[in-house]
Amino acid sequence: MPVDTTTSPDKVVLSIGTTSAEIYYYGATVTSWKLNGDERLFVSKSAVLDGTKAIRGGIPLVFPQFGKSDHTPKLPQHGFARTTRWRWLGVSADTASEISVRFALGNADVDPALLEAWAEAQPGKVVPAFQATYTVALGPTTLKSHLAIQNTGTAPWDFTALLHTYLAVGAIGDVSVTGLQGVRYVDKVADGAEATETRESITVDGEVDRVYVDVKTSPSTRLAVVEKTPGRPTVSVHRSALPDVVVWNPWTEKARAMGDFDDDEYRTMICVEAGHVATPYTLPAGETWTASQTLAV
Ligand code: TA6
Repeated sequence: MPVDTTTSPDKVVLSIGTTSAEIYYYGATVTSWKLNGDERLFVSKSAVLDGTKAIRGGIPLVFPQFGKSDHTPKLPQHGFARTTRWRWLGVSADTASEISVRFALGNADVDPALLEAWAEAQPGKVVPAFQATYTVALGPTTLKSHLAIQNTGTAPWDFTALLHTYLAVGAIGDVSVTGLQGVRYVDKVADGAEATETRESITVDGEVDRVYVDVKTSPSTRLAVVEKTPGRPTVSVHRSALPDVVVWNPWTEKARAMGDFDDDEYRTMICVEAGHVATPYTLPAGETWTASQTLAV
């Protein structure tokens, strides 16, 4: 199987035969995952790819903060990782069946004003010292995203992190998400009301924006996006150290409100986002937090 890695000024493309992945250095954002030529990730036709705003689609990296917080009013929603250019570290593994590449981000790569904004919520408002390494591994039927975040300072600091995965679907009406039955969730569409998921298969017929907290999985209850549309294989989401899962579809009104998202694109995407977001993670000085998701067909 021909295995290839191609770099250009904005992105790197990995390929194993007709399976490929594309990652922009901006945000280390995966923007394509094709399985035998079929695109499995959603990127809006109106996505901005020039580095002036977060890419609307693919797998944006959310760090050091999920969402917005009153404690860090100057930190943009979802933090700065997805809107900062990561350093290209090159190919870390290249076999006949898998290619993995790595990217890095540290304090020196980030706008100091954003680091200060993050520090607002830290003890003594000390700017956290960090070094992040992001590895993307493409296999014949898998795409793995692995984050390693080290506290390179002398004091602990808090963060939340998430892989904001946009999956392409044939038709949202034919889609269901499994693996969340019995899980407590925070419903952001219902002003943060909490409830417990009763459905084995979650379908979408309106705006959905839910944080499912501490999602346990087992062989019989895997987290997956299932489509009735013929020829659309199920995408399973395997997680390590990412206990929480956000399910999001903007539906009509929020779709119209986004300038980098076409009005009807809510019909062909769903976000299933693995993260550590329900509570902040406190990373002690010198320690490294590692987490990963593997999308598998
Ligand atoms: O992950 C879901 C969410 O937090 C939604 O509330 C919505 O805001 C979405 O992220 C997109 O956020 P963005 O900042 O990329 O427009």
